[in-house]
Amino acid sequence: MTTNTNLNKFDSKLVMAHMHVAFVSLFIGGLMGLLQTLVRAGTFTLPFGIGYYQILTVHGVILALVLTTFFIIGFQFSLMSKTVGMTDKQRDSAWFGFWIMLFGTVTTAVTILLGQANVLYTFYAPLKAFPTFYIGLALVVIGSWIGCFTNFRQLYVWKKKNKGEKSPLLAFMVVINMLLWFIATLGVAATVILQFIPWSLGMVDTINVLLSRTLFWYFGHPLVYFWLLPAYMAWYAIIPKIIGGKIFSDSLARLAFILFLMFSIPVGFHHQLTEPGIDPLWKFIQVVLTFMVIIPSLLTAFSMFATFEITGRKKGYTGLFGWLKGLPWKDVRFFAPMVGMIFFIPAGTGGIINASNQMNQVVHNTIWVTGHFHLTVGTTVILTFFGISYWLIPSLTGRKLTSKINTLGIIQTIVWTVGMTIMSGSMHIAGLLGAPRRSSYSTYGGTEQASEWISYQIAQAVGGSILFIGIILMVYIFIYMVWAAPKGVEEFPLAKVSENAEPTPMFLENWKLWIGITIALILFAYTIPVIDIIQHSPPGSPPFDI
Ligand code: HAS
Ligand code: CU
Repeated sequence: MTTNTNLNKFDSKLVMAHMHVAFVSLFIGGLMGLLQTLVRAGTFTLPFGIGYYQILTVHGVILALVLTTFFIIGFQFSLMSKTVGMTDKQRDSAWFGFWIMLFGTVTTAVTILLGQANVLYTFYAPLKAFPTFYIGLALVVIGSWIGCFTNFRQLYVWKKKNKGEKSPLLAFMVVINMLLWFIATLGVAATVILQFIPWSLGMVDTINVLLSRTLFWYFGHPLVYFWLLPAYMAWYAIIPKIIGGKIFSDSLARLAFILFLMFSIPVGFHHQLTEPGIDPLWKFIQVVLTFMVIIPSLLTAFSMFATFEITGRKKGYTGLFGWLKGLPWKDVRFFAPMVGMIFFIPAGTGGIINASNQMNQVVHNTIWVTGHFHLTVGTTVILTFFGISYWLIPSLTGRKLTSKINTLGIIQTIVWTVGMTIMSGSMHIAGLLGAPRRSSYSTYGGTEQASEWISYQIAQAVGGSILFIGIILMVYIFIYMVWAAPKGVEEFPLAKVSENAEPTPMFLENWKLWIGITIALILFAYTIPVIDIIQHSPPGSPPFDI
């Protein structure tokens, strides 16, 4: 046991293993992103017969699925270990989950790199990949389930030891996120194991396309909240400490997380609004539920503003917005996530536009949607993850965040802001002009409409190149914090709840109630449409190889 780290050295090693995979993924995925924007701008041809859709698949899978999952599970283990502890047995099972996920990742990655899975991260049927693509993904999911059950067990053991006490806020949040993940991944596991694997192995000739997409989006939407909630954990329970304040309300934070659990899942149809074969009534119902899941984000915005204002005023800043000056803008542990929060205002607004049926008809399948998710996951979430890394990595490696790295981190955040504003901004505009997403460079026979898109595609390449500089900076910072920073103790900043807050009511921890409502909502939103899809789908599709 070393004394200069916050977690014991065994837990630190476990978390760091996840972080290494995350940052290697950041580099590979980011490089692919750069290449894509260059190809799409018409300025670059890929060498060695590498295909556009091949690198697009690497980009999506490695960033949206691998980086996120490894970072999140690692980060959540650090929170659990810090708040409720980890036994040797639990750590062993965590490692077991890690190795299964890593094995699955490598299997899938090799398949894509060999050009056998140009199906993008959504792997829409009837595009078909080589079976190892799906088998690898299934292993990642199974490995992550081991992580889920390890976290559940950690809280359970703590609760048994601390009878009658409410669970620590961060442990509660982790368990909610893992419950959400477990319930959501049942859908993707079902389509991969029951539909894609037999079909890609040639055991069956056709696949029910609509069913596979429905099961995918049953998972695909809660997936985005699985990415967002760890960022919210940091906003609610870490950032107040960094800015010298307190958590505004423990109850409100828990309520927001419970609402995410209940409303994240029965909303997948908002990705399928233009898809034929789903009754409009059920699309309408799921859109209403989508609007419900906006509420916990609005609660979060309210709560963050409250924390910032109260802290600023306590420090003596007055006036309507004077408290803004009281925030530690020069501390990258605050600055990076704060920029993420500010970006979430336009990002969330874009999401509300997407969810509105009529407007979805305009933006669906255009590069507007790509712009939307580069703001949400590619800015809000990732900048918060970077913000977490600045204290988490040194606190695990027993080193200090130096002022030089702090400054470099601020520069990194600014580079990201500039690059993403240019790239995502031009994606949004080009999307409104009708530019498609998921497509390689084309002049579409020189049509007038397509010629309008070119300048925005060049702007995307400029933004993409700036972002790649941001990635190189971040990878450098990571390497420095792991191996080169001076030894020392870095704070693991856990905030306390404001003494003015009311005590948290115990019913917020009534797991049976919340899980029960979640399941009821899922059954309500999905049972009839899924039966309908199974009974009335057109004949299944044979594979389409690209
Ligand atoms: Fe989305 C498509 C709707 C949030 C990610 N989304 C996607 C895709 C991804 C994605 C990856 O309804 C593409 C999938 C694909 O490949 O096809 N999205 C929404 C809605 C929300 C939303 C309603 N999305 C996210 C988040 C993501 C994410 C979060 C990742 C992390 N999205 C859609 C729809 C589509 C879609 C449709 C399908 C489009 C199509 O046709 O294909 C909501 O959750 C958003 C709510 C958020 C807010 C913002 C609250 C603001 C806060 C910040 C406060 C700021 C502070 C700082 C305190 C209402 C919390 C202030 C300081 C100052 C100084 C000012
Ligand atoms: Cu969604």
